[in-house]
Parts: sequence; structure tokens; C-alpha cells
Amino acid sequence: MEFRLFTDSMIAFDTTPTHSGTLRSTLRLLLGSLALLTTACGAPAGTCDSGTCADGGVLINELAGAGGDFVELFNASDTEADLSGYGLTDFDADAGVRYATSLRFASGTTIAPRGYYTISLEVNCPATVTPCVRGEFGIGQGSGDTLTLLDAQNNTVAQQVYPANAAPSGSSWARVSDGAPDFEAQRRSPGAANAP
Ligand SMILES: [Ca+2]
Repeated sequence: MEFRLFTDSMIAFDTTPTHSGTLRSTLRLLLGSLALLTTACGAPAGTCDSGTCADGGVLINELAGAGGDFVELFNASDTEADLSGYGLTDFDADAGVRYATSLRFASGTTIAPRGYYTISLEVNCPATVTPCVRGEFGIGQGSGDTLTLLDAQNNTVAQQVYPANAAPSGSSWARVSDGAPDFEAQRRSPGAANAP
């Protein structure tokens, strides 16, 4: 007895012992194809953490709350990311997103594939860090803070907590490597690869 599903080229159930090996091979191939499709349609590796997953692979990659505050964005995808009209902000004292004082990125602001974009907070961008813009809010070092990347409609694109006193002055709270899910206190690397 033989059951044929879909087309002959896709799968065939055949109960004769000589064909059972072929059936197993066919099923393995189909399962392998499904796994590949799932991987291809999922988010790029490393773009999701305990916060909100990034849209298009842009995530908050590094934060400093003392000794010159900054936020580094990283584009974990292989395509350029357009940040026109997007915003970055911290939390208010009542632990809500502070929309009113968010920095807005100018039209035409982009991040290169696997590239960085630094926001220097309350101090001018160091000359050696490009691209970079200045923002007029700080990260709460003693109280902790939450940074939110907003799209042009104020939807949350990415969000990252900075725990209270997460990194000593002069260092930063950074993903252990670019795009990795876990954070640790590191040497500061705005606009460059995260490294211990
Ligand atoms: Ca970095």
C-alpha cells in the first residue's frame, strides 16, 4: 500500500521494507529544509535580548553613565539601516519613556551594515568618534536608567536597561561582543567593536 502526499517529488509513504530507508531520508531532507527556512526568516543572531528586539537589526550596543555619558547603536544586519526621524531617549523619574526630551535623528541618518552610531550625552562628540551626534539627556548612574530607540511614530524599536552603577566611571556597560545578548562592564569603545 502506498500513500502519496502533495507531489511525487515532495514525499511518498511506502510501507514496503525496501523503501523505508528512502522515506526516512526524504523526511530528514524535508525537516532540514524547514529548519533552514525558520532560520532565514528569524531575527539575525544576537539582535534580541531581555529588552525589546530591534527592528532591522539595530540595537543598543553600549552605554556609559559616568565619566562622559554615551550610547552606541550597532547595526547587526547586513543592510544599511535608515534612522531618519528616529529618536533616542531615557526614562523619566516615574519610569516612563521621556518622549518630550528625546533626541531626534536628522533625515538621512543611516547606520552602515555592521556599523556603529554614537550619541554623546551632555558633552560634545570626541573628534575621533564618527558618526556621532550630541544628545541633551544623561544616563542615571546611581539610579539606573532605561534607554529607548523610537521610530518616527514613537514606537519602541529597541530598549535597554542600564542597571544602577552598572559600570564604574570611565568604563561602559556593553554587550560582551557586538550584538551579543549579555552585557558586562568593559573599557569604553564608542564607535568601535566591544571588547573586554
Ligand atoms: Ca563599542
